[in-house]
Amino acid sequence: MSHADERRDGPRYLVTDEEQQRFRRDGYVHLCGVLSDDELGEIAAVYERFLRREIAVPGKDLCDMSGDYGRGFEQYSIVNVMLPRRYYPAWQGNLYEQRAASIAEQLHGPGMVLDYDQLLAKRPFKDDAVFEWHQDQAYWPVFADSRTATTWLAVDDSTLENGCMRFVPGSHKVPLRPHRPLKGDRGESHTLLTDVDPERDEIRPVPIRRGDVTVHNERVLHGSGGNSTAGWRRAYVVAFRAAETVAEERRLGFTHSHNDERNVLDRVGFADEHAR
Ligand SMILES: O=C(O)CCC(=O)C(=O)O
Repeated sequence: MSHADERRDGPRYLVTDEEQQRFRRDGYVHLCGVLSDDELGEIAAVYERFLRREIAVPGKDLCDMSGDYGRGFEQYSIVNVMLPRRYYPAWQGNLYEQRAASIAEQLHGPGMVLDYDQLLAKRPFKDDAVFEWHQDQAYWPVFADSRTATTWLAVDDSTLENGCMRFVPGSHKVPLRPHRPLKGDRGESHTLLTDVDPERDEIRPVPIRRGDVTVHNERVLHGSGGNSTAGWRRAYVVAFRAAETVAEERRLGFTHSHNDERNVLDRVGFADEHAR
């Protein structure tokens, strides 16, 4: 039995003390073998149905995170499906969600609940499938308890060439950086970005195998590069936050859907709220 097999235990995945420390120190951690190849197969089959557009995703919840809302689907460089579990309810409670929930609990303690899920698939040969540098908190309203564990599952091997995640370790410990919209207006594109300076910031790419996960918090700087390979780079994200924080978001009408009134009204994101 391999090391990863021993750490998967039905709906749970064991996070070691050392990995918990790394998450606190760096703002992210890489966990090996959260899903086996067989377990991933079932998830990948549904994922493909989203990419073939057999599962309907309304409005702006299907968009390109590297472009504007005006692009046609076939031209998307990063296909973004927001809230797949809303549009495919059979996914609710799937094995990945269960293991991710157990990871969030080990990293942050009890009382973490699923806030949102998301698919991020980079098309082959798309050098512009760049996910701009950002801190997730800049996208979200601010509440007293900001604890977050965003689990990012590699559905394909995620490599330097196809646009693996990259982080600035420790960047969650200093004030949030100012963010600006990629396009002039959040009505044109959802994407926000901030500046990273390779002279000052340590940029750490994190290539991971299919079935591995990275987990990041709400403040660590991260992004990813383009996809120069012949294959897709598919990722499946499930994010957990404190129950009261998620309840506060919902009271504001904020569900992470790009179709939310609140998302449309906040033309420059929530970055201005952080500056106050
Ligand atoms: O998939 C990517 O390249 C970026 C994902 C990301 O920024 C996130 O999940 O917060």
